[in-house]
Amino acid sequence: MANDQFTAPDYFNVDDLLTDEHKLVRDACRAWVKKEVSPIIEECAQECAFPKHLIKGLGDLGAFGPTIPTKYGGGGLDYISYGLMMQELERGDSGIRSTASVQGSLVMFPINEFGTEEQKMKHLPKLASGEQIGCFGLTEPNHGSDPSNMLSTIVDKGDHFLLNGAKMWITNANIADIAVVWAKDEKGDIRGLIVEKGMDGFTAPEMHGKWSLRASATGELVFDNVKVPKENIFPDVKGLKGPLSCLNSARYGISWGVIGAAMDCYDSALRYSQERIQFGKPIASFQLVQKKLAEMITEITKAQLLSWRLGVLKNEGKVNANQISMAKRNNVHMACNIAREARQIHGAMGITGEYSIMRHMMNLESVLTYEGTHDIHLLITGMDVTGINAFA
Ligand code: TGC
Ligand code: FAD
Repeated sequence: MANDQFTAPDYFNVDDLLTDEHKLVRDACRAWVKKEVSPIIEECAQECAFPKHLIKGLGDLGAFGPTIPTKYGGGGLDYISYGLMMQELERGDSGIRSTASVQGSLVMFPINEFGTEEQKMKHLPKLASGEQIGCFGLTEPNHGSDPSNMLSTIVDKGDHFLLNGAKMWITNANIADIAVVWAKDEKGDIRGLIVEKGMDGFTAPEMHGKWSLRASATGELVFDNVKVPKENIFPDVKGLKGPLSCLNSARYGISWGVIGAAMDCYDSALRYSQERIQFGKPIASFQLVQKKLAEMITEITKAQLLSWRLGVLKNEGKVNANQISMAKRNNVHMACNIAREARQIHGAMGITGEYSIMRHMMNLESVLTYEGTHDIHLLITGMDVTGINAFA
């Protein structure tokens, strides 16, 4: 939104739970979004164009791999700083947060966690600065929620692996220099490898026709007998826990990110309701509008506390994947509801690009689905509390 008047709500003084460093990181990111993202993002979304020129700024801001060690170019920050950055980026647009989530949690995280020293030195500094962009290929045309049934394969050919298969719905695919790809080996084990742009047989066509995340780049990854050098494989990680542990990091960031989108919708709705006069009064004076606003700020506050506590547990190394699933599911659902309620408060203006509401609302439909759908996360919680697997 060109005229960005955002003021962040903080009903429970969550700021008091943050360190000076957290606040510095958050404020720098907030100022960058106001200056660089807000003035252009609506037009990008309307035109379905990813603002590629923002990549360098994201790198300079430290939004790529903020928790990666500084010796590899990362920020060496804690997980609450990471969460706050995702919150501020998604306040601007979920697509901008997506670019940073994928780069940090789904590309830099596995290279840092599972990669060789050579892989780390080769890729992490360039990914941190934005000189290189990465993407993460897990989902396939016929396997989304059930990645364990993936069809992509690698075959050991002595000095290289032969990679075949296709990935779909891949954020950053068509702008990426490298792709972290998950495929099954001859034994049926899921393995991760780094595929580089320009390798023969590797193409990454852009996907078109989205009504959601229109300012984000989404594409396919197609592998037709791609020769991937042996040194590009993650040597020691096998099985679904490899990609799923990357998802833990990204889902954690999303739990924070969507609070930003919700805050933007709430803040805009509050301001609009105080300015818009109907029946001779600001619409904020009607009980039904107040109910919407009161419920919005209550839900935002609950989500803030949930993510902050999750961040503390993550910093202490005590978090588990089930807790992350609960926070991702709750907070995305909360943000979707708030976007819809805020849209109503804006009346007809709410469907226009004058306000960020409709863009957030449409973006959040993707966020509800990617990184594990709303129902998949419910089943994860269900399995955790009952001990019974209801997936299959
Ligand atoms: P299951 O048998 O339960 O587990 C297989 C192995 O994985 C381990 N595991 C985990 N490890 C780490 N973290 C987690 N969260 C884990 N969940 C499971 C598990 O312990 C087991 O290990 P082992 O050693 O025994 O083999 O697997 P399943 O096949 O029954 O599937 C379980 C299910 C449904 C929970 C899982 O597959 C799932 O989460 N599905 C959703 C798929 C998903 O989230 N895809 C996301 C693609 S990436 C994306 O969307 C990026 S969008 C980014 C953006 O633009 O911002
Ligand atoms: P399906 O798995 O086909 O699910 C369809 C419906 O069935 C859902 O409602 C689901 O909850 C339900 N369902 C499925 N199984 C069960 C079950 N056992 N019980 C009950 N209900 C069930 N993937 C990547 O790998 N990398 C990316 O960078 C990436 N970026 C994305 C960007 C965008 C914009 C989008 C929209 C998606 C992206 N994805 C990415 C893919 C995303 O992770 C998948 O869309 C998601 O995991 C769901 O898979 P699916 O779309 O195939 O839906």
